[in-house]
Formats: sequence, C-alpha cells, structure tokens
Amino acid sequence: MAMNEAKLLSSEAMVVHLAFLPSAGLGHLNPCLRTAELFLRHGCRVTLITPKPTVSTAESNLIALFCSAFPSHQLTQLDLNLSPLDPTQVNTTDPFWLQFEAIRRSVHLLPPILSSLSPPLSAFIHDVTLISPLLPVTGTLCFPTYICFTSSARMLAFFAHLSVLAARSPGAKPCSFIGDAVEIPGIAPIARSSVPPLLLEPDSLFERIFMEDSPNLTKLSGIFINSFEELEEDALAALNDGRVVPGLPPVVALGPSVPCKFEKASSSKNCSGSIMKWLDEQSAESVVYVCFGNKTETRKEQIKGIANGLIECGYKFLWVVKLKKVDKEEEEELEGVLGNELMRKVEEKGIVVKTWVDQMEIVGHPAVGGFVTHGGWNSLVEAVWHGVPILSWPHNGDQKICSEVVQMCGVGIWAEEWGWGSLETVVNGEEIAKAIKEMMSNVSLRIKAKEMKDAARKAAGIGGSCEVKIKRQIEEWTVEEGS
Ligand code: G50
Repeated sequence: MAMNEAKLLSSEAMVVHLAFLPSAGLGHLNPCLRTAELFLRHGCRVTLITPKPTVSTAESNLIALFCSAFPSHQLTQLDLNLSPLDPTQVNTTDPFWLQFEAIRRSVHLLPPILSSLSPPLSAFIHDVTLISPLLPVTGTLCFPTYICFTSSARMLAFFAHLSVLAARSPGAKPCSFIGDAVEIPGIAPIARSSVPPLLLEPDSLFERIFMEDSPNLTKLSGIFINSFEELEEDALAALNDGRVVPGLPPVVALGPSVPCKFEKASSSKNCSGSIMKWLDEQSAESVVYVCFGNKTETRKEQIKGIANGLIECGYKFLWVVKLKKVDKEEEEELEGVLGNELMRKVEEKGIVVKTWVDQMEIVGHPAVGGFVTHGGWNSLVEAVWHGVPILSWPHNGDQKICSEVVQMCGVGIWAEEWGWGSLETVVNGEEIAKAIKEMMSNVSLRIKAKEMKDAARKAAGIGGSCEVKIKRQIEEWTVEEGS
C-alpha cells in the first residue's frame, strides 16, 4: 500500500508517530531517550529501535527502564540485531566506536522494520553517528529525517563547518587543512589543540565518519540539540542563520534536557541509599563531586594524583572511579592501585564508588558544591541545570570544545594547561587541589551558575523555549501528514 493511501485509511492518521534509533554509550543513548520522552509527553507515539547487544550494562539497564515507563500503546521497542563486525577490518579498538561502525553497517536491516510500522512514521530520528549510511534508507522510504546531536551547538558548528573547509582543500586531510585555529563566522575561534585528537589522526575511524557525515548534514530535515539560547546564543544563531554552513536545516534547541520520569523511577534502585544518606549529613555546597563519565577510564598513573588532590583540597568528596572503559570488565579494586595507606586517607574524607550512579540526583543534592568532570556535554548541562560550578578536565573527543562553552559563559573553569586527561601529562595532587579550591571558592562562578540555572529552568518550564519548539515541531509534522 502506498504511504499516502495508508495514511488516509488509518483512523490514527493524525497521530504523530516517531521512530528513534540511538547509538552506543550513555552519552549518545541518553539524549536520544530524553528527546523521545519529550515527544511522548506531548502525545506522540514512539517506536524505539535498539541496537543489540549493547556495549555496556548501564545502557541495557537504561533502555529497560525507559521501556517500562510508558504504556505499550504509546511506546514500542524493537531490536536491531547487529551484524557481527570483524574488528580487524576497522581502524579502532574502542568498543563504543566499534559499535558505532557495527550499527552503520547494519542499516540495511532497517527498511523492513520501518516500512511496516503502523501508523506510518511521521519522522525518523537517529543518532549523529549514523548520518551517511542512513540517507539512502530514509530517502527511499520518504520519511523526514532528523538527528539527535549529542554535543554542544559550538561542537555542531565545528562539525558542520568542516565540510566548508574540506571543500576548499580538495583531497586534503583535516590534519593538514586545519591550521592553528578554526575560524567559524559568529563563533569564538576553536584552537587546533581543542580539536578532537582522532580527527587529526589520518584514517582513524573517527576522522572517516566525521568527514563523510559533515557534508550530509544539509540533507537532513532538522537537528535536535540539548542546548538553549542563554547557554549558547551565538552558536545557535550562527547555525540557524546560515553563517556556519549555507543550507543547514533548522537546529532545534530542545534543552536543557531535564531529568526524565523514567530516570527518576530508577533512582532509588541505582543510587545506593548510603551515598544519599551520606550527602544528607553534609552541609550545603560543601562536597566536591568527581566523575569522568561512563566511558572514560582513569589511567592508573593518574589515580594517585587525583586521590592526593582530593585529600589536600580540604573538602569532602564523592568520587566515582572507573578503571575500565566498559563496566562489564570492571573488577579491579581501587585499593590495589592506591595502596592501603592512601586508600585509608581517601576513605576518611570522602566516598569512593565504582558503580553507576544517578548523576542527576547527586549533582542536584544541596550538599554538592562543585563538579569535577571530563566535560562530556550531558554532564555539563546537568551541572548547569542544578547551578553547580564546574571544573572541567577534558579527556578526549569533543570535551575541550564543550568545556569552552561553560568557561565562556562563566559557569565553569577549565584547567587548559592540563591538556587531554587521557592522553597527555599526568597532573599531580597539588595542582588538582588548587583547581578544586578555586572552583569551590570562586564567588562569581557560583553566582553565574545560579543565574544560568534560572535560565535553564525557564527554558524547560511551562511556556518556555523547549515547550514552544516541541509544539511547533509536532504541528509541522501534523500539517505535513494532513496535507
Ligand atoms: C564520542 C566520542 C568522541 C567524540 C564525540 C563523541 C563527539 C560528539 C559529536 O560523541 O564529538 C559527534 C560525534 C560523531 C560525529 C560527529 C559529531 O561523527 O568518543 O568527539
């Protein structure tokens, strides 16, 4: 049956039905699920297509929670059983990037799934890492296609503008056509040292995907992003008025992503009661929260420096330690790395956890007064949402470009001289303690963070920019379907 005919015959024709396809790692899964939840809350029907098997347990747990939070007439979950990927064919050993590639190579499995959905799809929304392989698929099926961009508007501007630079130097690689800084109209220059390291590595998988996808952004119907005007006014304006790349589709700022119903339902289970009880006993804004995301393992040679810094800084702390990239492999004990003596001192002053925590709940606790983070975009926006000052320590990828965003709007500091946390020099305890003290005692930082929190709450509140944009988007799809 032709698609239009199906729409006319279906009594549910005016229901907006969206399919979401997330990618690997919480940094990609979370924005996708939170965007899906926004549309579900506004009455849309959602089909969530989940690539299986997932890389980490944290991802499969989150998917299960999300699915159990909505009734089956609103949300359907379908598996995308990935074709096995021969790792020797791919230029990476990173399990998350291997999964990105495995999903890219499995998109041929999608057409039968997507075309059989009922009511027919109003739009297909997928992760940023899947752009080019999906274009022929969605093109044939005639769905408007959107991406969930999983980073800042500043990073999106960089990603989009690279196609302009590449077109000026045909055949050249980013490592040669990117100079000392990337100048993008309307956006503060991005230094070469802030560019994701793998983009400067010729023929890395990241470079290949990034460069293949960048020119294809203009073929999408729209880009959803977890940001808002007050946080990234200049970048959002430059993206939307054609200065970054002519012909870019609308960049719809749906942020800040707020803690969702499905995540809240899980908090009592995930966040162990003892952590929250300990936080309850601490005075307001007195605790430093340290966490480098769900897929950044801390190098063994850096662990002692962090432990010493935390002991020296004089504040209580809650430290989430990851010694392995993938949670399933985490078995080593911290004590083995720190030694008995240091471990004992650490435990006198703070709490160390190795398990997945409900970060939103922790960052939002009144006792937390500062957040030492790897500068992952979701973590930064969560800190902004709760008005908590940030000390960023970018480890890889887009994290420097994102750290610059919070630094520029005055809600965070960034220890630029530390370089890339997982690649460059080991930072000693003294320096770490100094930076933490600066974050915890800087009054202007705390005031700015509170102001940005108010702006964030307004954007996500009733009648705020997020709601206005969601309603406008749904209306657009409804009109398209009705016509
Ligand atoms: C993951 C990662 C490194 C990295 C990024 C990751 C980003 C995010 C935006 O998400 O930069 C982005 C990802 C892929 C892409 C374009 C943009 O093709 O490990 O830098």
